[in-house]
Amino acid sequence: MKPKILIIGAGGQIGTVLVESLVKRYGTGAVIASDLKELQTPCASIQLDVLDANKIAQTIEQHQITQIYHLAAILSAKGEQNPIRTWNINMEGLLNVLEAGRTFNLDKIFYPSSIAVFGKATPKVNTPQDAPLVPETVYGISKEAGENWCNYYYKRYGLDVRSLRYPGLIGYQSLAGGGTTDYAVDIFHYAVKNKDYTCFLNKDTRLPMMYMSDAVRATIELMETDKSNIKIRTSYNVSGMSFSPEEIYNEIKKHLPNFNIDYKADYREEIARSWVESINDSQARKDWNWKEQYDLEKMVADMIKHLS
Ligand code: NAD
Ligand code: AKB
Repeated sequence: MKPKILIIGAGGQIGTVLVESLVKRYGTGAVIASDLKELQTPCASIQLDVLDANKIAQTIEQHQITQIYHLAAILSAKGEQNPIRTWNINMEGLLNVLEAGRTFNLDKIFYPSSIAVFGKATPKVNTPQDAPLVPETVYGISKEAGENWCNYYYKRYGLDVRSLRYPGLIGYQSLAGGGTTDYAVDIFHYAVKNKDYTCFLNKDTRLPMMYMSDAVRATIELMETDKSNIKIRTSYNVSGMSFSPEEIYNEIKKHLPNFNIDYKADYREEIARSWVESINDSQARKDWNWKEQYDLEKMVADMIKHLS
């Protein structure tokens, strides 16, 4: 049966690209994009607050929704400015979606987790799927709890919730907002305008990252794989690449030799230091054949081509 998809939080960095991809794949009529803000999308769109459980229910009934991609959240850096509000939006939002999924017997739900679930107790290099999670931001705490709620709804109610622990995402189509990995998007917008960039992380702070086209493909591949392939019901590690600000700067400089960077670390450096450097995603590769297509070199070339 053809899916009817509701995307919640569709106006953000990932949603902007995911909407286009889902519309291309399933057709304009198969996708409803929603966000707090008004959207301009190639499919129907509505304003929807994920904290409004009644409106989620109405929307599911009215549009005969069979799947939800729940993207709405407050990210790591912005989350620290108001921890309780962040917890409420991230957790109540997810619980509203899971309850709607259970009540309306939806086919599938997608929940994005994050490398923010890791903490200083986690092995930093080639971090395994079942690594200890002791997150230090409210965002990370909410994502870790979220993963466990997804697992609970699967085990208790059989709700088919699928999830990825995205690394920092980089794309030319949209700007990043409120995250610790945002520098890796911002840097390109300065570089192509011949402006110097001041980075808010130290030059050697290495983090796991992924190109947006890989992230969207991973999401759709996970959602389309046969249910029997999914062995992880908390959230899958997925890996794309791993680099430091200095390494991405050096790669950009190969294309734009006059580009300059300096470093002024702020509170986001501490957040980044509590995360890991690289991810072991062998479980995702084994279960549903995940493989990234972009490394640092290929990603930088593609970003500059599109933004120039
Ligand atoms: P974003 O901040 O760019 O977009 C989030 C969207 O949610 C925004 O358009 C915002 O208006 C909307 N929103 C906020 N509160 C809402 C509410 N109460 N009701 C409805 N909509 C609301 O975030 P993103 O980068 O697109 O991330 C999407 C999801 O992926 C998030 O759950 C995030 O935690 C996760 N994720 C993102 C990254 C990344 O690097 N971008 C990495 C790991 C995980
Ligand atoms: C953030 O930096 O908060 C996000 C994430 C890795 O979850 N990009």
